[in-house]
Amino acid sequence: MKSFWKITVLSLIVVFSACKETALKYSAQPVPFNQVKITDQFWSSRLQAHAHATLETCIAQTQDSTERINNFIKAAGLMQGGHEGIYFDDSDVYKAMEGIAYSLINNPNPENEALLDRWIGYIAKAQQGDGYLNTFYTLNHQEDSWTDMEKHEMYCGGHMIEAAVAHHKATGKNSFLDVAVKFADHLATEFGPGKKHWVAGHEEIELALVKLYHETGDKKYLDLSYWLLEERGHGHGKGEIWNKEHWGPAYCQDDVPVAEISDIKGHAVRAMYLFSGMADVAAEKDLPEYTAALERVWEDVVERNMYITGGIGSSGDNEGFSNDYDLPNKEAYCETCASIGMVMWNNRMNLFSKDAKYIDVMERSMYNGVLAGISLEGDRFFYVNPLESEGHHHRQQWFGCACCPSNVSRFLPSVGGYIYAVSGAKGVFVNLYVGSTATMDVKHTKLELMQNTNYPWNGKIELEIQPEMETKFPVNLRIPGWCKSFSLSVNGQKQNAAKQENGYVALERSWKKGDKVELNLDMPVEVVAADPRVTANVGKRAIQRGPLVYCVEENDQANKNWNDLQLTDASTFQTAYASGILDGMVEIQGRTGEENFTLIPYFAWDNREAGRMKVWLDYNE
Ligand code: FUB
Ligand code: ZN
Repeated sequence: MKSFWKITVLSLIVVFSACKETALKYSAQPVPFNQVKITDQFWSSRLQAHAHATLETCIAQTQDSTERINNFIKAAGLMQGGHEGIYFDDSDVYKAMEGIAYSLINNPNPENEALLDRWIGYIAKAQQGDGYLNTFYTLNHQEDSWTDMEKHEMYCGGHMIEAAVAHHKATGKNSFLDVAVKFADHLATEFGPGKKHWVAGHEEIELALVKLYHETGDKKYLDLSYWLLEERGHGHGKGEIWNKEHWGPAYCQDDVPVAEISDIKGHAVRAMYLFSGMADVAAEKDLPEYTAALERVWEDVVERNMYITGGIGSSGDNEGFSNDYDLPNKEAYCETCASIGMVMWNNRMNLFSKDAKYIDVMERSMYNGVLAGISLEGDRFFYVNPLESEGHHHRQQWFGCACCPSNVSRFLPSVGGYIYAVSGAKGVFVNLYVGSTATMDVKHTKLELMQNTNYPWNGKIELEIQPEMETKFPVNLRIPGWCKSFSLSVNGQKQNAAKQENGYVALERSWKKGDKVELNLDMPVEVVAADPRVTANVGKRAIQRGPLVYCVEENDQANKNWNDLQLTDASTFQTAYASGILDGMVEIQGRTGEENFTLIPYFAWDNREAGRMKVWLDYNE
């Protein structure tokens, strides 16, 4: 793969129900987050902030400060009045519910569980007799439903299905899943071969239907998902998107049949959800033409259209992609939801291929693009994530269009599910370095894996392997693309294991209780240059250490002229763990000539006094 950057290489399933669940058919199976307990400082504090502040914010905003829950109460006939807000506001309620449900698994909270029961009651009552569910149409003109493919009916329905599956997994209750099944059955009655054509204007339903298939075992949902994917690119699209000349079908990836996709176009979140759905269906139905399309478009996204933060979608105009290498910094759109989409899609690409290059990208988006989207306290959010600011861009409590806060809220409690995967003869894959305890089955043996690390602040990782009985299998350790040298030992014995082409080191041996692996990833400060075709970054460099992209914030440059700050070949860098700063982090102290400057991780910017920020710094050879 060609490297976009010159210097660094850029590159749920819980068993809990009486339903006939089916396993994922990817060549590697993720270890679900409910089998992974996160124990490290970095992610534990994010999860604490989520369980307290983020959920509280989402609940207050959907129920008390806006009309989102009231829309359901009105559609249920329990309150008078019309629909208020945006036509896809239902989706924020569902995403908030998904986040609450995930959080119940690791942080049981009877109050939140009761709140879900109450909301599910409204939702079930708001559902029409035929399974239709969407408060915008029910409270406006029900007869206009399923006429404008942009109007997000399937998008909202998809988020409802995801929330219902999460609720079922977390509580074992069927109340919400029944609503989801009734809705999906309604879809299957209305749409499909020989029925109404439909191109979902905002993708999401595709991956949700695959989740529902796995939760219920009913293949009809998988087939409907495939049919919906195949509807695209054949001129069936009708509605606002297709009427707007400057959008057109490419805006929602309806310009070519999905198997023919090669160039990334249009709305970024829609594209990511589409590709995730395609990957899920391709894994189930063995569709090499889908896999090939996904690999082609992945290269286009990652090599020509992705920011160093793993953010995508540079243009606010279409909330999406513009031209190759058009990656402005101040004007970068980089919606938080699009970075979450990158995590979802890249995770799936890795499960297909067991190639660590996808985890490199996933990690980049996760630690930079996604985490920047939420304040350290967990109660303020970025929708747009620029790489440079004049000091006027700040996180907010909520947004009129609130897709990002509720999306981060459902994403964070699922992070444990991205750390490990298992693949038959290929054994265990350690994809992310996150201090955790995980249980999984490998070669018919129960395995407990303990990971101890202070990543991303340093690259020392200790693993303790606890198989129920001595068993031979490979443990594949990902060597991140950013890491140029590492050392490895097993039970204190140095190993000369080499990184394989797929980005892992495979340690194959007969593992017994208490075996210990130690991996040390060298994590120096790196000065990164962009591809020269990115005109925004000509004459600039960025600083990265391990998976984290750094930035300078005006707050740290007191008494200095912001515009004088520059890097040269002679710039030096020192790192120090600063426990009192922000949430505790490794700061970088830079020095160019007599000038000192401080860099902090990009994800942590705008958590202090408002000020200017930049990732790409002037560079003088
Ligand atoms: O349209 C639903 C969501 O709102 C999209 O994913 C975001 O880009 C925002 O427009
Ligand atoms: Zn969003």
